[in-house]
Amino acid sequence: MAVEVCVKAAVGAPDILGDCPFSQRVLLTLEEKKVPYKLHLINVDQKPQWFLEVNPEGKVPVIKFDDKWIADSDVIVGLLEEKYPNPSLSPPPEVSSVGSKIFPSFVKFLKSKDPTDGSEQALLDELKALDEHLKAKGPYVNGENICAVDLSLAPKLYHLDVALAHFKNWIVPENLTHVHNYLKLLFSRDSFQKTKAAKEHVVAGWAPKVNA
Ligand SMILES: N[C@@H](CCC(=O)N[C@@H](CS)C(=O)NCC(=O)O)C(=O)O
Repeated sequence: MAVEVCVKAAVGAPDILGDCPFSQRVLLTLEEKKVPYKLHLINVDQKPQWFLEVNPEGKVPVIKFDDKWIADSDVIVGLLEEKYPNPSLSPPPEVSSVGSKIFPSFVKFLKSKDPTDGSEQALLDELKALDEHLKAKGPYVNGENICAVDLSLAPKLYHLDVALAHFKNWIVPENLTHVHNYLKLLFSRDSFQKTKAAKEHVVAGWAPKVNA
């Protein structure tokens, strides 16, 4: 039986898969583990009553296990690993926090209106650290096989790529060749192509936060 999962619908297009990186992380995990699923697209600006009843906090993603709705992508990915252990996506502890500061650094830089506040350099430092890690251990964070850390990073790096190009005319420096190779590898996977938001929806999702 298919697993039921609630994810974000696109801003302004409630019938299309939206731009939530945490939702895509869960969908990537389901795809990579080949678990059949049924999608519920949630318009987060106008959440349906049934969704708020099963999930009063109102955040996506949520997934239904044994008749219970479970929130939070960290918890969901952990449960998916327990219930569907093959293929294993568990990272060894030494790589579990690789790249974990990239998303907050990206958001800070994206929202920054002060070019001297150091937010661009902070993001560059995180990307350089990832490049060095991939150079030593790549092509994925744990070597040849994709793991849960890659599936968490992939949607966040996609948002970084799309939103910084659009709002700041900024791209990942060419000399970070291992990061560029990593992005190509991640974004070309079938699982990613199938679960990604369209670029215009990523831009629409960030616009209110950038212009706040
Ligand atoms: N820590 C949560 C974060 C989930 C999250 O922030 N979801 C956002 C969309 S990307 C959301 O549901 N926003 C709607 C709201 O807060 O009302 C996770 O990893 O699942």
